[in-house]
Amino acid sequence: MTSSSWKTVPIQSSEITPKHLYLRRREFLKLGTVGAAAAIVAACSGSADSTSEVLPSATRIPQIGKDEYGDPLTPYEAITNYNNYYEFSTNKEAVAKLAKNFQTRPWTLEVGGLVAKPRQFDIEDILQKYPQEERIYRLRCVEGWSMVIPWLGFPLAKLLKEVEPLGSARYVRFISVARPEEMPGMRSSFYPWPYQEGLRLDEAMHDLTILALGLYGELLPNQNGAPIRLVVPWKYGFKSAKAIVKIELTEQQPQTFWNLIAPHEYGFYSNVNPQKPHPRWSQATERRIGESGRRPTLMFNGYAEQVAHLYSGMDLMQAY
Ligand SMILES: Nc1nc2c(c(=O)[nH]1)N[C@H]1C(S)=C(S)[C@@H](COP(=O)(O)O)O[C@H]1N2
Ligand SMILES: [Mo]
Repeated sequence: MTSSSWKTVPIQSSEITPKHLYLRRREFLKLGTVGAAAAIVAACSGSADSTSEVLPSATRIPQIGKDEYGDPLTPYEAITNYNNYYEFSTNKEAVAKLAKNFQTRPWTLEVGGLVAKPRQFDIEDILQKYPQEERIYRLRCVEGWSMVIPWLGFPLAKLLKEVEPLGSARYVRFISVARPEEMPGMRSSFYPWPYQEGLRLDEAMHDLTILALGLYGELLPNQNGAPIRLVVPWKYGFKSAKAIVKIELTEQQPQTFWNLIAPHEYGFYSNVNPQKPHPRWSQATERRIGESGRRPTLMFNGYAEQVAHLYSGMDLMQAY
């Protein structure tokens, strides 16, 4: 399937980005690039703190890449100024500013539960130890918009293998940081903080599933989930928990943030399935940020070839 017939239009500033960001974008482009596409980025070291710090030997890649359907990357400004991150705000355009001073160092990621070798990973060690590779993935939000994002990350499976999951482990639970003093959205006691998500172990071990530490050749901006977030491209965006502090292997299927809030709207699997409407709206089409009109949503967000086998024999209208 190709999408070359889809018309792309410049992003409307009224829709997504204030004008000063366009100016910054021009500066960004002036910095130039060293090379493009599929940069394999060496591990980073040192006091990586600033969100604008470039990963050593990473390429600041302008939006010239494309995904495997030939679709262009979503501009950096849109990816970093139109965010879902309820700990900061439910207003997508307010998150970037509110997250500006969020502290991402020091940071420890605890991996435990049903594993032989539970461990606390320091974020700097993760950056050192796991080479970052670029993965251009589509992110499809359940709200009906999508983006094409050049992540920098590494397969979650590498980290999980290191802690040696026990035979009894069947699921993986991801817990985001909860720091109300830095996260104004957490004043809302309506939400079941901390944000948490879950995967079946085989989904978590799939090569498409990554822990991302960067995008567009840089460390992750705070609003996109710094310092480390999950990215599961064949599921709705909400599966991809941000600012993870704990990964726990379990025997029982974990609770998830959205399932706790609205169990009849958000199932555990959350695979992108255009045939299964959300109770309040269709999921058949999506609006690619930067385009006018809507395009059909693809089964498993376009990754069916790689992941459909994980669900053979399951009724995906029931297990949504
Ligand atoms: N901790 C946390 N992670 C989260 C969310 C959130 O509110 N809190 N929102 C999710 C949703 S609904 C989406 S669509 C994606 C958005 O990621 P982005 O802002 O990097 O595009 O993050 C997901 N991860
Ligand atoms: Mo979302």
